[in-house]
Amino acid sequence: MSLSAEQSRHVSEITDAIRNTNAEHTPPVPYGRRELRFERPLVMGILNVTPDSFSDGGECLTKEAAVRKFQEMVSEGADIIDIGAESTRPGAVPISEDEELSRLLPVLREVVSSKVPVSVDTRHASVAEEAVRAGASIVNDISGLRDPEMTEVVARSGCPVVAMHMRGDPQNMQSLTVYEDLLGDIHTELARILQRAEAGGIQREKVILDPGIGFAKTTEQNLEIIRRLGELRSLGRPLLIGASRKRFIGEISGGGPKERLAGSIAAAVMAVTNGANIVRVHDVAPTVQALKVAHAVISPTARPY
Ligand code: HH2
Repeated sequence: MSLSAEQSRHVSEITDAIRNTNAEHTPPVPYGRRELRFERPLVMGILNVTPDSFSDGGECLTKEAAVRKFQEMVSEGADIIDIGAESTRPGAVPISEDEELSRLLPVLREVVSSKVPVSVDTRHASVAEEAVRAGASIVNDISGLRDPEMTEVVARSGCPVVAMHMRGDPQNMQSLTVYEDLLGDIHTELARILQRAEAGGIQREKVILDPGIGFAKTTEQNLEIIRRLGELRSLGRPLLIGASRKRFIGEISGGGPKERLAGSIAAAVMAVTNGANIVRVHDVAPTVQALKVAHAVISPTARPY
């Protein structure tokens, strides 16, 4: 049976769409002499060395507590550990870069020789620079390379960068939630970030993109991003989703941040099903287990991990 030209076009559109949503075919991201590979979804464990993070603030204020938490997440199967020293929850008060560094560096120096790569969650170029000098492998910038100095630091370092979509800053972002077409606007803005990164000397293959769950987004918008995540695959870059314990989960299901584990896992599984390559989570062990099962369902021929 031969297909008409129109039928052939449909088939090729569908094939492209399947290829684009298939996160397993995302090329690896090199860091140092190693690489992040995406044959399966990766889990980024969160280590907040802050007094005021929305769900775990104050839990890792001493170096000992932070290192213990780091090692626990490694033994639970984290693929990357993201250390943040400034809370960016809605309404958070910014801190000085010196304060951020004084929280971050002592912990970072203790853990950088781990087999698991460390990313540093900062929007400040000077903090990223010091962290990379101390051995961090990845920069996670929630402000999406807004600061040209950050682009310079990342380009010079040769590190991969997670560039996240947000509008405004943590103090005013929740008043900036009007979009013409949510996924279209985020796609356009992430494409611009990618262009800016390349123009500033960051290799395209080093950029991981994140639509920024909860950053200038309402509950409905967070859900729509997860539902339509596949539309961002055409950006051609690995996608990271950070939904863990966030407010929208509480708004849907009730409960404070510590009571959002099942909801967080549901969000992680849906994100991976729809094309996420990395999920950023507080609860590593249960997420790893859930994703092993989700991955086995999505990719029956893949090797178990
Ligand atoms: N979310 C938070 C912080 N950093 N980075 C990326 N790439 N994506 C995210 O969604 C993201 C992020 C907020 O979560 P958390 O670190 O737990 O809270 P706080 O900012 O209060 O420390």
